[in-house]
Amino acid sequence: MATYVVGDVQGCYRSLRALVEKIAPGKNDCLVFAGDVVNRGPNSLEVLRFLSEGSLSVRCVLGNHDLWALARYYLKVPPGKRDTLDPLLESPDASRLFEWLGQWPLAEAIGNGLSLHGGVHPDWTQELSLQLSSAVQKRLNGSERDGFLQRIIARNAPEWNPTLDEYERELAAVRWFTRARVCDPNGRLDAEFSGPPDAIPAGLLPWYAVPGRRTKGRRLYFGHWAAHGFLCNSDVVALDTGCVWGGQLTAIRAEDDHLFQVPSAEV
Ligand SMILES: [Mn+2]
Repeated sequence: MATYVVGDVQGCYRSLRALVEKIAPGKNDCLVFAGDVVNRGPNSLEVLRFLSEGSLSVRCVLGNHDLWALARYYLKVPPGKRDTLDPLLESPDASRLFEWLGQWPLAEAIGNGLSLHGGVHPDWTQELSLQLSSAVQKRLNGSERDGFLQRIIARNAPEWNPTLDEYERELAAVRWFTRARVCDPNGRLDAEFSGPPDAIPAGLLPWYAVPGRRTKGRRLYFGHWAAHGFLCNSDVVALDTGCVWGGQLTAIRAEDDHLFQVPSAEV
């Protein structure tokens, strides 16, 4: 039974099909998607239909674009710049597809570590990360879903602080899990920078490089940072290789680090 962790698909259905063909997963194998399965690319509808139809064993973690898609569907908010979600939102099976998407957590255990979309705060342990993910998952599947999504898209989450009340802690956690790329050494997130590691402004560093990060020793798989490029070491695996921007779609087999990549079939 193998586990394949897959980078940001972003509606690139043709690339996804090519990657799955290359992997040729057996029936006991599992594909774990590191978030942003939808938006920007042309075929979010086909991606969600394919992942949810049951022919593959699939787990996902939510990325910022997945949360944005949920907000667009449930809150009826207008499209953002470069949104490509309309065919999905208008499809006859939208309700089933968004129910499927909305059930996913923000972090999934992979081996001794985690898969997530953005990053984790340096003070979080593996256990706390999974607890926060599960609390958000409950919130998104409960009676407070719409208000919570509203707060997520308002982008006014507080800085992480363990003394926040539960609701604000969860919002701070969503921001880290889905938007983190760089932060300062004290774990204050800068959600604006999206360039390559060699262009990180002075005083900031990749979230995974903060000294004393409490998940050190656990292997963390993440997406979201296309300009970062592929990275695989004992500590972290960066999987967003910019398929939607004409790069590649990437997966790694967690058991032996075997790499699977296809060039973007979308451009
Ligand atoms: Mn993202």
